[in-house]
Amino acid sequence: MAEASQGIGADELQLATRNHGMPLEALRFDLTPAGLHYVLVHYDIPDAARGWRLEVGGAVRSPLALSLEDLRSRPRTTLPVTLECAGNGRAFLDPRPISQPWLLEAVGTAEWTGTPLSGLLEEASPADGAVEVLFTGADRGIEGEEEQEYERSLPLAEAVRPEVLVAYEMNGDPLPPQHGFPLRLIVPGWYGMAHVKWLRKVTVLTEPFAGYQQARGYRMRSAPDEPGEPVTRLLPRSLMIPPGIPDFMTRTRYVEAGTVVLRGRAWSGLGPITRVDVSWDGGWGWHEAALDPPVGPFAWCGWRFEWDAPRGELELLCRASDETGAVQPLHPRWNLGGYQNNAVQRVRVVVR
Ligand SMILES: Nc1nc2c(c(=O)[nH]1)N[C@H]1C(S)=C(S)[C@@H](COP(=O)(O)O)O[C@H]1N2
Ligand SMILES: [Mo]
Repeated sequence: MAEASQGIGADELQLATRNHGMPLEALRFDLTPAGLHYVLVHYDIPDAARGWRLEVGGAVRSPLALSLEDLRSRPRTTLPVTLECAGNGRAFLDPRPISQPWLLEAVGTAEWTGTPLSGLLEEASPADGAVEVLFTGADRGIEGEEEQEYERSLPLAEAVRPEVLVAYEMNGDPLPPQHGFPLRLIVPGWYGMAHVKWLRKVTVLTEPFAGYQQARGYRMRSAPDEPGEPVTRLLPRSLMIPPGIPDFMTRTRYVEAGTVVLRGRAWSGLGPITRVDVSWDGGWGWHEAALDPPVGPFAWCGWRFEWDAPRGELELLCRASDETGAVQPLHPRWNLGGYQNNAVQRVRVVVR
């Protein structure tokens, strides 16, 4: 773990203390308690003044302005959804892209309650020629020398999927301030950046959105002048609850030789997880873990492996595969923004 933190600057440290990850032992919960769920906020948590209205406008026949009461009186859906930041794993890249320096903890699964966005769009009635829907948050800042509100768009066909929610509850309580109070978008299966928090405006567009978070941020590039492919759905990943007990500074794990039950979670936004494998010889030999049913169609599943731990110092690896045939790589694939690094987790273990 030492290499990941080399030369970390005060700017990255500031981001790291504002934006916390989910301690990996919290993988034990089907639903992550709100206080343990990872948090990522680009700018400041905005002041959610009273009288919040959600505007639905742009290229529509009937613009809407909805109060929270209006939204709560509409059809209500509750879905467990695994959220992961597209930058999860960034700090393992070399050279490290300077941004929020996540190791592997930028994930969580909560039960989100809200009303389907499709119903709102249907009522507003997109005009002919509508191609995308833009979501605007109430938070403002400067990024890439552009002053902006946090804004992201979705293709219209994705926006009207039945599982896309305008959510007002997390795990049965009103959204906490850091998770978007009073309203946020939930786009099951997509990386975190799509789930716009502090949602105040939904705008139907007849041209693709070319704002910062769409055209410059969240694109897979190897050089700044490349347009790059957009980041969209979660690539498969598995994580284990680090076994045994940790050393305070290095977090190296200490376990007793013999049977050690390894447990973790796996997820993918491309399709259901089909297998998880464990290795303790650097990824030469893989051993299949048992899978639990997923917590929901857009949420992680549990896995379990009874390991006969041999004495010595080693590295435990786990690797997920999904229905599309996507498999986690052994080594990170570098890109400018440090996105989508779903290389296998490696946990250093001393077996005594
Ligand atoms: N308005 C707004 N929405 C936002 C963000 C933000 O900075 N502002 N961050 C995005 C990113 S990059 C991620 S990973 C998720 C994090 O959601 P969480 O903090 O609820 O886990 O929110 C997304 N939605
Ligand atoms: Mo993110």
